[in-house]
Amino acid sequence: MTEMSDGRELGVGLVGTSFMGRVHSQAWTLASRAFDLALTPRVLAVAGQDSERTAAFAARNDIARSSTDWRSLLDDPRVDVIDVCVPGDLHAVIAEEALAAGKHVLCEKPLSNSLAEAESMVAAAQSARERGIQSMVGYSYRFVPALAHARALVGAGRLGTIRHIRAQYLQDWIVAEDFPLVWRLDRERAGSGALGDIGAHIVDAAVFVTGQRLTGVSALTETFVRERPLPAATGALAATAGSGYGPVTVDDAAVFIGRTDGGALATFEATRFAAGRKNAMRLEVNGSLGSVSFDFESADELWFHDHTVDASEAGFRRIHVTEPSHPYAGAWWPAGHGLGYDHAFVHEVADFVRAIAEERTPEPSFEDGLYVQRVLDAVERSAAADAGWTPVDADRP
Ligand code: SOE
Repeated sequence: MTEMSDGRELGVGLVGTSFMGRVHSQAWTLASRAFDLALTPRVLAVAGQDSERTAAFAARNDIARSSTDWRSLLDDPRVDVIDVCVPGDLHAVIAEEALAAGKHVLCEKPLSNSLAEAESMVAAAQSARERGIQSMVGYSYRFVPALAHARALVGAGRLGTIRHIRAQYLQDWIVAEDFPLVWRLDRERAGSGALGDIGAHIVDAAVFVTGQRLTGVSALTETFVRERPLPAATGALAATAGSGYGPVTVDDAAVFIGRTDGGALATFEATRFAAGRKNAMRLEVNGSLGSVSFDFESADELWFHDHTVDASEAGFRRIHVTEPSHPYAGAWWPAGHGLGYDHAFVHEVADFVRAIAEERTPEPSFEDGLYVQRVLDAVERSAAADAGWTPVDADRP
């Protein structure tokens, strides 16, 4: 955070005006207020499905231009970055066309709806990189200070040899059987259900914190509610029912175990049916010298047990990850004042802007996104074989 802005603007074209479009729009605005960046990002244009709603979004977010045609953003020479905040069925086409047009791309997670698309997106990203064009996938939890601090503790050897990775992502927004059939419940649009929507986050967080990748998995998935009312209107994880019913074509929950390339055993659980759990994105890592434990529902806290301390005094202690010395935290408020869900996105786009300015590959890269897709693919193949052991095959197309 030492670079100072030389006043150069980085034009952003935002595609999507729903939950992620809103969070990203705010993140682009706040990034250069919180951090000293060599380039100042500014959202210049937004594309959405409905012209009135997109124009209203533009007005509320102080964005000069709105359109219902995302390709028009690619034609705009002032737009340097395309930010893809739409359902997964559009990720590959928008990202690849944008990279070909010479735009840097930030793409929401999961990278794609299929492994084949992810492979193709990585090929496009690699060829764009040779032309100085960068790309990043939006695994936002990497940018939560407590998780970044957990990674630093693991990296510093404080946990020793990693034995267990225990990850859960628990939500409850579709527990009600009459909750409508929103796009996240449609395989054509979302690729998969809880698995790709939130399971993808914990797969990424596990490799981010421990540096270890899954080599094989055994999985079960289930769709508890197989028909739902068609939606009339939708909001961020909310919707009202219209008339008629349609089939749910994705998993409602996914559980899987795995082995890592570092010799650890891992368990993962992703569900949107955990009544009472709103956004319980949890990760615990146990090593030979200690453990860390995190729950996004208390996002500023990282619990750390140092097993080298005498047993009479050892035990999990709470690190309040709000000190200026903690990752990203120093850009914000005095220690103890805390951050929210949206701040991680500010950190994410700030890191992306830095990578663009410094002409280096940002993390998480499209290759990092491809690794997650390989795991999701293996999980689905294993679940189809009712928990059959399935290698996470690096060579599969
Ligand atoms: C819905 O389950 C959702 O908005 C995810 O799509 C996001 O990636 C996650 O951060 C919060 O929950």
